[in-house]
Amino acid sequence: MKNQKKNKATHIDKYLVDNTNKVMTTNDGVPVYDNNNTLKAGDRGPSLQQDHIFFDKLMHFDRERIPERVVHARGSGAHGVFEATADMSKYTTAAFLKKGTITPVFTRFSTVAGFKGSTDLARDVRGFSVKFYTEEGNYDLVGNNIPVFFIQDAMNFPDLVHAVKPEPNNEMPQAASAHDTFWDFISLMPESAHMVMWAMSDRAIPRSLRMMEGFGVHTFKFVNAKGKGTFVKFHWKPRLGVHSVAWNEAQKISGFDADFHRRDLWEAIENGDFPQWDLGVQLIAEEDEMKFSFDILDPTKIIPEELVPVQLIGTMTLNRNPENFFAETEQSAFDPGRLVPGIDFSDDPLLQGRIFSYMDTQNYRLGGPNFHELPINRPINSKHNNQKDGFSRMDINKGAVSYFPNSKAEGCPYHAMLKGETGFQSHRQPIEASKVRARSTSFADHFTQARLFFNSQSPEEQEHIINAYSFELSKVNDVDIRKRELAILNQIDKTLAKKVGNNLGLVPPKELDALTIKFARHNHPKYPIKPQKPEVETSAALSMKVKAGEGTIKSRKVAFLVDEGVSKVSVDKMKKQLEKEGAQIVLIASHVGKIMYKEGGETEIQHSYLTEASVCYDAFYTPDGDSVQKLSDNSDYLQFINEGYRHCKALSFAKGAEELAKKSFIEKDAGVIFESSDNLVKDFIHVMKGHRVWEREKPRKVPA
Ligand code: HDD
Repeated sequence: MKNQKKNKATHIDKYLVDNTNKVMTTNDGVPVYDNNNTLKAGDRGPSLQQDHIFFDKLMHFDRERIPERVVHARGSGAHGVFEATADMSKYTTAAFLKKGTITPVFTRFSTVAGFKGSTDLARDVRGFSVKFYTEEGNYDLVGNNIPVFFIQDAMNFPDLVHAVKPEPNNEMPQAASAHDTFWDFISLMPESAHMVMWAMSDRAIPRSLRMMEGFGVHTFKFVNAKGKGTFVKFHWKPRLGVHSVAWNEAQKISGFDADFHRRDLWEAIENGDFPQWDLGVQLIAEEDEMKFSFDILDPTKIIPEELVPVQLIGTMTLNRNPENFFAETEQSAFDPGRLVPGIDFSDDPLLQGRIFSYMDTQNYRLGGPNFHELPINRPINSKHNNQKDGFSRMDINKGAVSYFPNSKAEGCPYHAMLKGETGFQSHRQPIEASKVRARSTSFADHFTQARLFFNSQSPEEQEHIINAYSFELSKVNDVDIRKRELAILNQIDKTLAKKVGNNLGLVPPKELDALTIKFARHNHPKYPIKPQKPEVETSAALSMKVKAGEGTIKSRKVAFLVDEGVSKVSVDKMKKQLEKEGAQIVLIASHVGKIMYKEGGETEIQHSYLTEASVCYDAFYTPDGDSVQKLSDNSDYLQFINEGYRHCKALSFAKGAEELAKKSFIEKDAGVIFESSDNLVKDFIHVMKGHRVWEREKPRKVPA
């Protein structure tokens, strides 16, 4: 099934260039005789201006960089397929959503604030963009791993981004929201309260790009063959579950492997562990638009799954890494304004603003209006229109006619409607309104859903949120900003505000700050308003907590901590079972190269305690053997297991290795498996399936 879905040939393959057994040429195809020496007047003389070979090479090199994306600069992409699995014809005419249709996709995940070379593990929102190359043209679903947004109106977007990006005077900090300008803005924009709560949760530090949800965020519209609209929210549900790392771990991973997420995605696909997500929709009849306590056009609100369940309508499988990062991932151009027949915008004011921004930014970033001719952006169906010329035009359009209407080309390319064919038609939505710069009062409740999110978290998740706010606000130098944000937290949850306040040495103000109210009144003159009673107080889908035994260990990385003389029997017994469940085993020893087994024979070691860190692994096993003695004097080994313990990971010890646990800070608990007292393999797998033993965090005794 897995391999069956691997799309070996895609529409971009015809552009691949293979240099094997080829002579080097200039860009004009002239064979290069010597690529080492410039043309000189004598072997010690000056270079000559006629060295066209050198100029050809340097001219290209000097222009190799293009502007990075103003946001979402750091990203990783992969090709795949989307298979529609449900009959949606009642709601939409979109051809790629017809049951059984398989559509090629390119997906790009990203962080938002950091530059192109920044760390993957920043506390940040993750972008989740999918380009569907459908038979009816490209459809881009440009979402995030968080279902709401910081602001309600696109007019504020540049301000938000200026506030979170490094401060303009000293360009610090990189890929971090923990600084004055971000919290200054946020504390004056109470509409951000819900999204900030998500950003301070562990959702903002995913374990893997393969283990995060995706959301279209806005409400969109499906349109059926009769022209009837249905509101729709899109969800991506990962088959591997939704998991995070701990904040302390995230900070360390940034040092050990800044490419952690990129590497994880790449390796999983290379290993054939193709990540999969189910596409889900929440459908809301047009008649029900106003039936909730919140406005479905407000992008700072979710529709709790208890009110409108998520129906699964398809599956995306990522099964092929790009051949070339620049050509594919960097040049991919996403745009939420790229729709196909059967899908339309809603009036969400944030979405409406996005429709302009993406096209505009691609024009700039990719050097002109022909970026859709780049292989990664080309639709799989051919394009026909009268747009022509521009920088780097690749298509060679035939004929003298590039206008419509025409008689000389028999009216071609013709409008779909002229021949009774379907094309993109906007939903015929009646509108009667005056032109105003204003915001609906139905957008004015900023705290109810922030509270819903906080209340839906497990105690450990709540503690992480408290720590995250405390971390970020401690890095803010201006005490007035800290107080303003505390006042916002106090509107959401008193305990949350009090605990963050304690960490800042401040008592949370009871009322919102006067400045916050002043700015909020620009949008809602009577702010703060009395919110409507919410339909639900908690929502199970908002917590990431899984119980031991519930999840999967597929593609999880387990470190076997070994050394010279390790027992092969002890290694193999565990390895066999873990591999059967799909886990990846990595042997780590005090040196790379070969080590001897206790029973004789050798094994190859790729990673040593010098090159690896516990934070890059999900679980640890220490087998029996003569290695145990060696490890007992190895402080790097002890650091591995202490830190793994601190980060609430599963640790298992073969019988002869149990004494090593006693030399560390580890205390026996459900996540520490001893061969003498537990069912070694079974219990280890059971704990790993729960992702982490978060309960272990309290009280924290491990100083790793
Ligand atoms: Fe945006 C990139 C997601 C609001 C303007 N955005 C970008 C990307 C993602 C999102 C995933 C990266 C695309 C890629 O992988 O290349 N953006 C969102 C979501 C939003 C959102 C989920 C709110 C719900 N964005 C938003 C607004 C504006 C923009 C309101 C401007 C009015 N976004 C951009 C941009 C970017 C972009 C400046 C930068 C690079 C690019 O478009 O291609 O146009």
